Amino acid sequence: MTQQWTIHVPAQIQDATSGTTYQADSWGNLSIAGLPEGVSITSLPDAVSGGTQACFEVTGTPVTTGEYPVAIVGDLYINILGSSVFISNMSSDQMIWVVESEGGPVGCTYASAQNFDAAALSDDGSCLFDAVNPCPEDLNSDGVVTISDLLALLAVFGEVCPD
Ligand SMILES: [Ca+2]
Repeated sequence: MTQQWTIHVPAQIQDATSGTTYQADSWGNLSIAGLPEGVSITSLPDAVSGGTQACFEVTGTPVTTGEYPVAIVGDLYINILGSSVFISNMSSDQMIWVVESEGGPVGCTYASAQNFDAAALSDDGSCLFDAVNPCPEDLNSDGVVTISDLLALLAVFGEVCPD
């Protein structure tokens, strides 16, 4: 799976108890916790300024099904008279549900392909093969040219090849 997540920090932040509105400076020292095993993030920004947003990718193949509460944690700074002032730790919670896909993970299932995916259970047509075959006579790719390869050839003898 690959998902794009967006962190949006509003320009104004309202204090829940006093109702006072502050100008958000940034949400920094960001880290993420609670990702399922096998899933990681790419390019989580160090900080997101108030009134802006940043994107990052959550990617990988989760190992175990279940519900995963994921927390993005960081330090919230507000702007008071032009100075950046630390207010508190702030956490944003997301949920990742890992469910078993019908037919299992898809990918390239041909062992001789360059991008063979051992975890894939059904082929999605993405296989890439090395164009230069050092042994084109080895039709079943077992490393030797034998009677099996000849039988494989005879089995399709006379068929018209697709373009
Ligand atoms: Ca062979």
